[in-house]
Amino acid sequence: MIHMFTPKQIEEFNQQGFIVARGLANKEVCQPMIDRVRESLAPPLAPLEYETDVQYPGSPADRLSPGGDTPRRLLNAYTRDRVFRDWATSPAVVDRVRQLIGTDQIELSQNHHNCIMTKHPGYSSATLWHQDIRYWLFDQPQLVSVWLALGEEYDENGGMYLIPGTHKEELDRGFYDAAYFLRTDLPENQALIDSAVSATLHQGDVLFFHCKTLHAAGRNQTDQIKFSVVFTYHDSDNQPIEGSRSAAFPDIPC
Ligand SMILES: O=C(O)CCC(=O)C(=O)O
Repeated sequence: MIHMFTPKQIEEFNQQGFIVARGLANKEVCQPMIDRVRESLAPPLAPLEYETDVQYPGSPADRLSPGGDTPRRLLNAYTRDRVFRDWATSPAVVDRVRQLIGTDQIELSQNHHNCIMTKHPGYSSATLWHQDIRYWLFDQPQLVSVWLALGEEYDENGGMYLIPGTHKEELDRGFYDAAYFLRTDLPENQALIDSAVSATLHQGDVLFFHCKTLHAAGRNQTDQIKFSVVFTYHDSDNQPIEGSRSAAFPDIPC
């Protein structure tokens, strides 16, 4: 079976900077990943990032504060377990990424995303408006991330919001703060922020988004953890800059 987006869907991605493919992963694919994630949380299996590490709005102040041991991301998903590897290299994913990037030769980055987002109730933080490319260093800012929802994702549990078309915008540096988050205090940014859309996802839905698309997500205000598996891909002709964090671990040809 060939796994393809239609020309209309590719056009939508090119216009919006993202597209949702519904139900790409069925229950038989999602459940083993959920099982591995739960095993990796109790007890926590390194490498992982804690909410305190990012110090985003809502993060506990330090590891000794209440909620200070809340994991935010299980890292190195590709090498963590075969179930994640199989998903990341499955035709359902890589055939579509090839279409969106417009090449037959793609590589998975082990240095960016390559994780399971574990947004916990109680102590999760909010992620402000940003482009993923802000700290990534590649020949060209042309990468696609693939976000698989292992459960429901919506506003209240910290689901993603995206601003359509922002992968094509070049905003002046002053529109962002020191950490490259879009400034929400600037009236000039308001119309952009008001045009954001929510990516409501169900289990097995996959959000494909461009590394320049502005996106944000709130805290998880429900009583259930939210799990999402995220990998990032680039054209083999578009390489990370030698010596940068983007080149730390070898990329995986898919
Ligand atoms: O789930 C979130 O808080 C958003 C994560 C995100 O935007 C990212 O890792 O680039």
